Amino acid sequence: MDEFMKKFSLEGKVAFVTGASYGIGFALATAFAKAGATIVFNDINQELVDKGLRAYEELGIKAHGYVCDVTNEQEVNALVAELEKNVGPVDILVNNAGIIKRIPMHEMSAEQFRQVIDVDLNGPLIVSKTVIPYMMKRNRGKIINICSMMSEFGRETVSAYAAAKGGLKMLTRNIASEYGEYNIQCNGIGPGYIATPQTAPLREIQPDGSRHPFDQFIVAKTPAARWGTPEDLQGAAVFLASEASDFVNGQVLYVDGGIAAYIGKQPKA
Ligand code: NAP
Ligand code: GCO
Repeated sequence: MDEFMKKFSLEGKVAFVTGASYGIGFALATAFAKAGATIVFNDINQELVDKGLRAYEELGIKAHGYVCDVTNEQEVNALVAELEKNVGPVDILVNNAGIIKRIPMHEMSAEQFRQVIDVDLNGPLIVSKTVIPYMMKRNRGKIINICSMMSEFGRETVSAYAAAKGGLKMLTRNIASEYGEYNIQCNGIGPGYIATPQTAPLREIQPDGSRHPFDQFIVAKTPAARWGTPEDLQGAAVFLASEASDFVNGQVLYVDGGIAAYIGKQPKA
């Protein structure tokens, strides 16, 4: 590999991706492995972790999988200490684990709102604040927060998710501001609409065989005229995890097929 391309290599690095048994996290971890990193992931129960380990193994990736709830500070502290002692220094952290509850705000309970904020915003805080002291000692680290179009836009029924993802964008900027001097870069990836289990309800075929109205809407709203795939996010993630992005800090890279740039076109007459 020539000197220039080594900047994009993750050889010898340890990458910890939260909630990566499947979906976007799995795709990002797979890309990191292909770029040379050792993969660590967690999920919320052993069944999911085992499912993830099998899926990685089918791709020839020997991942390290752990049961850990990102909202549980004790579990996160114990996991990171275990990784640092027995797997290796956590060079790259991707805060990917997340949930969504699609409920009209006035019908959503405060507890339901809190549950989304807890996983999607407090979770990244907890994992980041646990990993950062180790990164500070080494004077290097990469943190990537998986933000969203809802870091910039609202829509009906996703108030808690938008509040969390908007907050995650600002948490990204604040970590970049507070820890940049330790050679820690913290950036976000803002995926567009990606075909994963999380968005499956928005793509369900209707009883009459037609496409879900939201599916039709979002494809029309996307200049690329399609849903994204988790693999569409892999290049951006490897870039932000590698030395090639050492002077990029506090940014959110939108990988959205152009949605954020597009006002939309007039309906066909
Ligand atoms: P997904 O298919 O629902 O996967 C999310 C993963 O996070 C699941 O494995 C889930 O486990 C895990 N998780 C949930 N709560 C957790 C907790 N407390 N601790 C540890 N793991 C937990 O979602 P996805 O579509 O891959 O999305 C991944 C990330 O990208 C999320 O942050 C999401 O908000 C964001 N995102 C998604 C899209 C999209 O269009 N799909 C676009 C923009 C951003 P369970 O199976 O037990 O829930
Ligand atoms: C929704 C979707 C979106 C995507 C993603 C878009 O209900 O609007 O779930 O929020 O998950 O966050 O970037």
